[in-house]
Amino acid sequence: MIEQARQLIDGASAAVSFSGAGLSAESGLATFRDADGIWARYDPAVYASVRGFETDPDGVSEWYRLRRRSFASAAPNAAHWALATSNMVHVTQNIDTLLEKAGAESIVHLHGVLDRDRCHAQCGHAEHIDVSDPPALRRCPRCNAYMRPDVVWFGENLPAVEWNAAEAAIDGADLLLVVGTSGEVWPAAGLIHSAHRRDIPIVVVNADPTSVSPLATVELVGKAAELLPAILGQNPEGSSIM
Ligand code: BJW
Ligand code: ZN
Repeated sequence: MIEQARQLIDGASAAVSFSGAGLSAESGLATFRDADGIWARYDPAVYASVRGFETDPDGVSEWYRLRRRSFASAAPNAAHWALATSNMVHVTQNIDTLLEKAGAESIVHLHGVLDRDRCHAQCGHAEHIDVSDPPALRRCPRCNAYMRPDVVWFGENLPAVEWNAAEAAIDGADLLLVVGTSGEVWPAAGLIHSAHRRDIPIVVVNADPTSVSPLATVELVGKAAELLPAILGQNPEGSSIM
């Protein structure tokens, strides 16, 4: 199976990766829907919705402050390094920016990033955040609404520029590599289905079978940090062994 995935990827000239939280699991960041995942401990209706934030802006901001601190010490793992040294466009649901830290260049963030705050009233004000020293809840200097993490919560639209870039990448792709996602969250998961409708090869790398397993041309069940260096032909430090 590894060899089959490798051949498909080697034969592609416009491959796209589509990743989720499982990509960063071996960097010590929790996934969402696994038994020990974030949503097993925290209610997404409270911590990942506009209503939750508007009900308790202090509590939600404090939760993100703690999460930001835990992200500060996270480093890319072998899967990030392997992706970064490929020439793929990377469409990711992850807010952790570990692909950037690994040196990947073409990254589309469907669900935002944790190292940026934006005005909740959408006046356009945004600020870079040092995740090792994250701020408490504060007001937008431009319009006095609350500032909030620049991430996408349930019920919110995905950023249009990123969504259009992701759709364009999938429309132009000749292979999709899906890594570490349950494929449960839409419209992001719809991109995998679009690729399937276009009849391009889909390689899925995930710790467990998921609802997108039936869409896979080749499915590799296991850890991304072990499998990606093997199928992309790189060692864990990111240098090629081919
Ligand atoms: C490993 C591994 C290892 C472990 N190696 N693998 C159509 C149908 C049904 C519902 C909807 C629909 N369209 C829209 C919806 C509603 C909703 C939705 O999808 N709900 C479903 C969950 C039921 N979607 C939305 O609300 C979206 N917005 C939207 O649709 O706007 C239009 C609209 C506007 C107004 C009204 C209504 C609609 C927005 C979705 C925002 C998602 N936000 C989050 C939080 C981000 C901020 C934060 O983190 O604080 O994004 S939720 C969370 O899920 C996060 C992730 O990016 C996202 C996806 O999760 P992911 O990455 O797949 O993680 P897991 O945990 O699910 O899976 C990890 C996998 O890795 C597992 O399979 C493991 O086995 C595997 N794994 N270790 C490899 N080492
Ligand atoms: Zn503002």
